[in-house]
Amino acid sequence: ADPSEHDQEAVDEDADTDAYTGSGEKRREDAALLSGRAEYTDDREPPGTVHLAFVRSEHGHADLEEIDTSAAEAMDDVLGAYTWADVEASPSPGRLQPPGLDRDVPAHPVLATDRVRYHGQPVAVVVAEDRYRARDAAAAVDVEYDPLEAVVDPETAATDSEAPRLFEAAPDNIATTAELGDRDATEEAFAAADRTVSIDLENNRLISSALEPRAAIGEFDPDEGFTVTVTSQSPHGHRRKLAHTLGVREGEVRVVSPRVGGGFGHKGHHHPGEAMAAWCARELEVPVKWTATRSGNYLEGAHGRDHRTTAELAIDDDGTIRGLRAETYASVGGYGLGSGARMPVRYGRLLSSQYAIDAIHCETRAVFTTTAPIHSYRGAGRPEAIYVTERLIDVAADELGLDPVELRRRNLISPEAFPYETPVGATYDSGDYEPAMDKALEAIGYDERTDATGADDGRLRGVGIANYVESTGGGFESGLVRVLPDGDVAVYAGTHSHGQGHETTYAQLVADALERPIDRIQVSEGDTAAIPTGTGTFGSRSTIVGGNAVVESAEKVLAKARRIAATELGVDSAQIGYEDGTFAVSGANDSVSAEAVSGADETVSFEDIADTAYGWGLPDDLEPGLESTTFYDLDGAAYTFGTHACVVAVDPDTGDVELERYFAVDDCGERVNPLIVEGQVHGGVAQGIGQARYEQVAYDDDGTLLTETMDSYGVPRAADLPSIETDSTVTPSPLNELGVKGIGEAGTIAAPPAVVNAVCDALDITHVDMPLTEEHVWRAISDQNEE
Ligand code: MCN
Repeated sequence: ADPSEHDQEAVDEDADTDAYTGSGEKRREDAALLSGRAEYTDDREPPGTVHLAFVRSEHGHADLEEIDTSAAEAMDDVLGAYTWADVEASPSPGRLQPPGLDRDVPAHPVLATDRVRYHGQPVAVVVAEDRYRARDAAAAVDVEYDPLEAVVDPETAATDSEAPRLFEAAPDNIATTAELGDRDATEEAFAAADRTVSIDLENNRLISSALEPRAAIGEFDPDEGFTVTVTSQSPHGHRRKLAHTLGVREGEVRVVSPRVGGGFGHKGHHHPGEAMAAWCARELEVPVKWTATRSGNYLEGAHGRDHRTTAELAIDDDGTIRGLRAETYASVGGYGLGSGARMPVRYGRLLSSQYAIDAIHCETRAVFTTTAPIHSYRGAGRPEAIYVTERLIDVAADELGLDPVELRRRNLISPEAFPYETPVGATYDSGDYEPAMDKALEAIGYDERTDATGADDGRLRGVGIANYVESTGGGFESGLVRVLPDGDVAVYAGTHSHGQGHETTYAQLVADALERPIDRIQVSEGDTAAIPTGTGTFGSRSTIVGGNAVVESAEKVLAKARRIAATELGVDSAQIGYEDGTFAVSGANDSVSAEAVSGADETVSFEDIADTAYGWGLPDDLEPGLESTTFYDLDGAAYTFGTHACVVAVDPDTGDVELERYFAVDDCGERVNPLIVEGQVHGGVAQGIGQARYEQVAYDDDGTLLTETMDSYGVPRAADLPSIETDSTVTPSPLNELGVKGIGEAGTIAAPPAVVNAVCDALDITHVDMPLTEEHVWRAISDQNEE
């Protein structure tokens, strides 16, 4: 299929109007992605490219006694081998950006200085003619370690006085703390409530398993500086971080990010690999490529989640929730990477979920452990919070003998209450929770469900419900719309799609704003030399801030085009109407009917105006050109919401869990492309089910990563997943002109509590920690039988 061909059939099928926005336009990028034509970082090979391999720490915590690179350097085709001593002697500071913690600890060095703080930390690099020789040579580097005691559990690291300490400046291993809500008011709420329930839970540690591991190519030109081609979710963010680590100005770094094969958060921040590729390129004066192996990616992270939480709910006998409190230890790993180390602050903000709770208090300690750095993994704090609240509600329902749906219903924030301010500092822009919940319940047949013992195949049935909210948007984004002299439109955005389909959705938005055929719109992202400074793709923000930025730019472009048309037609611009690519003299207002356009004898086409904009005959007060840039900033956040419901069947003899139904109802305001929204929900739910059922980064007590490959880290496969059914409600966000909210993380937020609630319902237990492997479930059943 020709990707530029506009699929009118798909549009007509889903849309009430002939607008592109709101239609299920098929993804124009897919032909290239699916046919293998698309080019990723590792596909690029500038002439003379050589390859970099890391020597990684074999220990979780150890002093570095000696590093001997001589054998590696003596090998054929090896160009160089470097350690921290070389970086220290160079003009580069060689440290990633400081993570902004309470404690004054040194930022992550690109190569270990005198101590390693996690298994797999880069200790040295070797550069050779090809990647195989580089890896062989890396294996020949001799490193002498003096092992130290490790600590991998964040609660132990913070509370056990015997636990090894990672940094002098953090005697209790606490990197930073965050307190949200009102402690006294919450204590009062607990004292006044009829009952209290509590739960201890672990939010399992995860790793992004993007199809494409991280990769970078560093190039250096003494006149032009660095060009770094990198797998990035945030090219401008990477430019800033690379400039910091390399010790140069931002203007000396160009970041290019071609196609990116998934990110899920871990390509949004800075790692030693891209910095060392650039550093070695300057050192050796040749392009240097680094492509992580799957194990390298798993060892170095960034990982996600890894919380230990004690949470309590104060409830009255009639089901009124009076208060919630949570105390959490959140691992940041061996150093804490950028904003990832401050993630706990965001975590507590969503603890109110969809409920009107008068008092909430949350205290979070972010803790150093001898493990890979933790940063954002799809959801980044929001899944952790919603999991706490949605689990607590099921425990409370059990305590009260009340249906968990009924308990939820009694506490939902009412649609009249928006904007709604929670006690933990979130202001929800809009919401109408009950219709979405009812849709999910009806779809899954909640009222007619059989109880846990009703099945005749010997398996136990359970139903789980999870409501959620998701904060989306935030920060500014750039969007440039440039009309070319022939009327084609080039759109540039500071976000960077790595699977989300921005090429299609931005084209839909701009095509509508300019009333142009979608195949005349091209969308580009990912090159800091071509694109105005932007922020990037994470936090389900691109549609809100990037989408509004490109639309606002298109509107500014159209306003200028109208002025040019007015001059050409010899009238005031207020008298110019515009429809479907034609400017025409209309009455005194600026809307023009179809008849007026076809009947008018004074019209000028969009193409003619584009030509004039770059040619002669422009009025003196208009500068040539037809383009506009917008830096769009959202005031607050838009809160997506929904209800996910699932039905499980558990085999009591083996602990096997089958997800028989999974139904997701999501509300992300106006949908630019319902087909893409559905795909985003499918992907998110698959990952949420992955966390609930299979995924667990595991470390040995000595800090050795046990899940170094996909053999031992359980990413869900297609056959492990149910058919995911979806529906939606539409509650526009009043905060932005398009009325949109983000959808990219909804599934990862809602699925874990929905699945765990269902399994607990089936087993008639109050809690079992994720992942719900056969072993975990079987043990939960055995424990229950012993009681
Ligand atoms: N969309 C829409 N209407 C809306 C909201 C979104 O049509 N109301 C469309 C958008 O136009 C866009 C897509 O849905 O094409 C996702 O938009 P949005 O929710 O704004 O999220 P972002 O584009 O900012 O993507 C980030 C989000 C995050 S944070 C992670 S992590 C994630 C995700 O998206 N990682 C992904 N989805 C992923 N999908 C793939 N394939 N791979 C990843 O790594």
